[in-house]
Amino acid sequence: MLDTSPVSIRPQLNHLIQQLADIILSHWEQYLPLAPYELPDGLGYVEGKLEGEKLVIENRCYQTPQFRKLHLELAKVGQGLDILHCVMFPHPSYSLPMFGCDIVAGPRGVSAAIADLSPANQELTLASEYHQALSQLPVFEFSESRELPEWGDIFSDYCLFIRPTNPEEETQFLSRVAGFLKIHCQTAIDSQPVSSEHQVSNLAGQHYYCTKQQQNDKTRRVLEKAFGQEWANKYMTQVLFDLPPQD
Ligand code: BLA
Repeated sequence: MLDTSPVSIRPQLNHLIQQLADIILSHWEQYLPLAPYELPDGLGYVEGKLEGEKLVIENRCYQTPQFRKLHLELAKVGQGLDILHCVMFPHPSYSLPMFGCDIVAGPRGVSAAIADLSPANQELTLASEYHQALSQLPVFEFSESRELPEWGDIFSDYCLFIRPTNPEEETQFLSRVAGFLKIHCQTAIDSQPVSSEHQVSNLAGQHYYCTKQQQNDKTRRVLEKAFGQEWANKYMTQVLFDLPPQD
């Protein structure tokens, strides 16, 4: 049996992060035939020091026929900063978008909650079946939408980037992300491999996505402070946003 039990630092994390981690793992378990995926160089669990505070990172990683890598990461920086990071990387032989989300929580609550199904092809477009399904999800009003950074042109029109201001908005965020996950898992398991021409486009799309995500200075800074520049760069390019191997 593959281990999909909650990760062990879970109880110490912000409650929205705990709930989203459970939702992600339960969707993966329910819909996808999970197989283990080994991260490079024992990077599953790491500890470092950020300005004298301990940074603990715990990773869960799987693969399936349609997904090269399903990655859920939970991190805790001292008592101050809790992070959830998740990306579902499709095999380029399937024309599927990238599911990604990030929650960053400080002592005063969640400052950033972002989730998207981002196009991963040269045209930066989502397939019509995704448009159709996503446009039917309930639309929620959030009082604090946040502006995407400059590198954020990778995200779709359905991207949600907010600071939740009350429990109701937190529930709505969770509900929307659960909607993304259900649509994505259901579409993925029914999808078929595409022509080599489309694979080339999918690969280029994933390269573009990862290259842009690697430009997130806020993530890089947290990792550099705890583990140094070289380690942070390796972690961002080989664990968080690695590129699929070219064959
Ligand atoms: C923002 N990401 C952030 C912030 C921090 C991190 C500290 C700033 C929070 C804020 O502005 O309120 C830190 N995120 C991390 C760290 C890890 C992490 C250390 O994942 C991992 C160890 N980031 C992603 C994914 C997406 C993403 C998958 O990893 C989206 C699908 C987005 N994070 C994202 C965006 C911002 C952010 C768009 C805001 C960046 C900005 O405003 O400049």
